[in-house]
Amino acid sequence: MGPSCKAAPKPLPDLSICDPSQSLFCSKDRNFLRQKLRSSLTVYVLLALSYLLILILFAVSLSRGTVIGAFRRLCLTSLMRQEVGATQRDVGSVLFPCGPEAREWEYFSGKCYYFSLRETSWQRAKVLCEEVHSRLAIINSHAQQNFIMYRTRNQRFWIGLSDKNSEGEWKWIDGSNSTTGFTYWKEGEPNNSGQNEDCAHVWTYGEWNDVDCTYKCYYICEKPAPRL
Ligand SMILES: *[C@@H]1O[C@H](CO)[C@@H](O)[C@H](O)[C@H]1NC(C)=O
Ligand SMILES: *[C@@H]1O[C@H](CO)[C@@H](O)[C@H](O)[C@H]1NC(C)=O
Ligand SMILES: [Ca+2]
Ligand SMILES: [Ca+2]
Repeated sequence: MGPSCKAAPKPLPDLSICDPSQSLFCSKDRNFLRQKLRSSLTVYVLLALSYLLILILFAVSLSRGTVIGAFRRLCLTSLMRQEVGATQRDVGSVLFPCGPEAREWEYFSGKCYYFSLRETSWQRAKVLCEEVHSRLAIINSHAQQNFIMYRTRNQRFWIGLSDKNSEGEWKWIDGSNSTTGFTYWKEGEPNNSGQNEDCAHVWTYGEWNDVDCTYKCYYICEKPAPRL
């Protein structure tokens, strides 16, 4: 076979030449489009993968209970805080049985005492004590007498003792007979001076004296300490 038989190689279509009549898109455009499609596909795949990853992470965290655990921890913390608050309140009421917030009431031997800052008549003092759910103090022990004596510092304070009903028969405000129990009268008292001294107060060294009930004195209220 001679060289003449050799078929001339067909010229390869020049892809770089754009012929709008041949196709809708020229080959250059087609390449460009293919590249674009490929890049946007990559983006979609990456997006899908990241969604999947987020889902997996969320599922894992749920199964491990991190979210629930965090929520539970939050609840527990607030509960514990409440408990600590309660404990502090308990400690407060142990140290200050008459109320951590009530500085005017002082505790002594199972009772709360109020030492007034104002002077008034015995009858008015009695009412004022009753208004705060207490009564004028009844003294029936040396220990209680000492506590009151130190607290009153030689000032005149009304106590719940009088002989209003029957002259010379000293009765405590709860109706108990004073003659038979603890007494701490000042020497020479009660003297019913001017036949008009029917109410008792503590005075110098906490000793008792009878005086006119309309006299203006400070006063002592007492009430049982709240049960712990
Ligand atoms: C208190 O007791 C004394 C002695 O027992 C008695 O004489 C007096 O009458 C009593 N007073 C009252 C108010 O009950
Ligand atoms: C009687 O008591 C009053 C106080 O209430 C006192 O001032 C007076 O000196 C006393 N009188 C006598 C005679 O002790
Ligand atoms: Ca009297
Ligand atoms: Ca007197």
